[in-house]
Formats: sequence, C-alpha cells, structure tokens
Amino acid sequence: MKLGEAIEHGKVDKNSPYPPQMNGEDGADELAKQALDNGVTPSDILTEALVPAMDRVGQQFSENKIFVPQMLLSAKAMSAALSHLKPFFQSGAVKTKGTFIIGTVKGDLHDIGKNLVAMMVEGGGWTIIDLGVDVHEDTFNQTVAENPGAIVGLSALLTTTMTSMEEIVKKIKEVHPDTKVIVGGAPLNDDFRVKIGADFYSPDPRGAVEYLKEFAA
Ligand code: B1M
Repeated sequence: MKLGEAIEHGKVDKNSPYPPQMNGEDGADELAKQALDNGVTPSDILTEALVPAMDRVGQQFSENKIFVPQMLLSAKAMSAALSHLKPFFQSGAVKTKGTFIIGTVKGDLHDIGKNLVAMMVEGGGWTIIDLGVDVHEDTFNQTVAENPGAIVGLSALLTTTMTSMEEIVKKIKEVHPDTKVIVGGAPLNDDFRVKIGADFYSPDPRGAVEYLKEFAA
C-alpha cells in the first residue's frame, strides 16, 4: 500500500517538503483518507499499512540507516493517518462502562501505541483520561484518587522505561491496592507483567478492550 511508503518515508501530507523525492505527491494524510473512501477498512489500514511501516522504520533505525529526525517524521505521518481512523474506532458506543486512565510511563515519549489503545478502549465504551507521555506515578495516583474505580493502563516502549513501569505499578498498588493495572508496549511480555505485579498484559489494543469487558459497569 502506498500509504505504508508515505509513513516509512515520513511524508506527512502533500505540502510537506520532506522527503524531497516525494515532492508534490500525496502524503499519509491524503492517502489514509483515500483508502477509507475506497472502502478499505480502518483495521486493514492499521494492520496492513501503518503498523508494518512503523516496524520497517524501527528496523532501519536499528541498522543506523535513518536517525531520530526521520523517525519523528514517520511518527508525524502515522499520526496524520490515524486522525482519519479515529472516528471509526471511537464510533457507536455509549460511554458508560467505566473510566480508563492511560499514560506512557515516565522517561518515555512514545505515544502512538498508547493513543491507539486509548482510541480503541474509548470505542469499547469507556471514558478515557489520557495523561499523555512521561507520566509520573504521583500523577497516576492522583488521577485514580479523583476517579475511584478507574482502571489504569501503562505503556512503555523502551527497555529502560520498563523500570519506570515497575516503579509506577508498585506505587499504584501501594496507594490503591484494588486498582487494576494493564500494561503493554513492544518490549514487554507476560513474565514481566507477573514480575512487576500488574494485573494484565496485552500485546495489542484488542486484548486490553477484551480484558476490560470483565469490569464494565
Ligand atoms: Co523510538 N525507539 N526512540 N522514537 N521508536 C523504538 C521503540 C526502538 C525499538 C527503535 C529501534 O531501535 N529499533 C528503540 C527502543 C530500543 C529499546 O529500548 N529496546 C527506540 C529508541 C532507542 C528511541 C530513542 C532512545 C532514540 C534516541 O533518542 N537515540 C528515543 C527515546 C525518546 C524517549 O522516549 N525518551 C526515541 C524517540 C522516538 C521518536 C520521538 C523519534 C518517535 C516516537 C514519536 C511518538 O511516539 N510520537 C520514535 C518512534 C516512532 C519509534 C518506532 C520506530 C515506532 C514506535 C511506534 O510508534 N510503533 C520504534 C520502533 C518500533 O516499534 N518498531 C522505536 C507503532 C505503534 C503502533 O506500536 O508503540 O509498539 P507500539 O504499540 C503497539 C503495542 O506495543 C501495543 O499496542 C500498540 C498497537 O499494536 N501497546 C499496548 C502499546 N502500549 C500498550 C498499552 C496497553 C496495551 C497494548 O495497555 C495499557
């Protein structure tokens, strides 16, 4: 899909000057809209174009073929495409099932996966409180105190911030022992979830949505 190439090369929209070899061509913004207009489902756009493109970006970064600025442009292009998918993931549900507090853990600035989880959980009928990125344990605890019964979701993309996640889970459980905590992010697995005392690990947004059904009001 051409959309995947636009994400991979960081072509945000038609007017973006980068990359020069794609000057004047449609970017992720236009291509995502066209795909939807042509009847491609939002979930196919996500799983067949956007996510594989970001995987390729990660691979190239690992091989030193691209650097942080290019990775940032790809993230921007991905966000432009996601803005068109958002209404589809969020549609149809009445927000009565409960409150889901989500954030990327302290030290970590990656928010695309976290935003996707938030979008899909919202689509599953939950009210979302998105605390953003680089979120400290005190902010999570304060937000739980203000929203009794809320469930917390933590995202971490760096092996270094898995340690932050562990600290945050510990502090949440100390102050609010009954609060359920869901964790996710590329470097995690269920063994790590068990080690840090979180309640559930999901490799993708769908798993989080399914788990939350158990606690729906
Ligand atoms: Co960064 N980065 N990055 N990066 N980046 C990775 C994660 C990396 C794997 C790239 C690589 O080396 N191959 C690597 C981490 C290595 C490691 O720790 N093992 C890395 C690095 C090293 C860094 C920097 C340190 C680079 C530097 O400065 N030298 C730096 C760190 C900054 C910081 O956070 N403090 C950095 C910076 C950045 C950008 C800012 C440039 C940008 C992020 C922009 C943004 O998010 N707004 C960026 C990007 C784009 C990436 C890659 C290429 C793509 C991440 C992404 O958005 N993936 C990434 C490589 C990769 O993942 N292939 C990489 C798409 C997204 C849909 O997937 O986030 O995994 P993901 O979310 C998935 C699941 O994990 C899951 O559901 C989502 C959908 O399926 N999920 C959950 C996520 N959270 C969940 C929560 C849940 C449930 C499921 O419940 C609560």
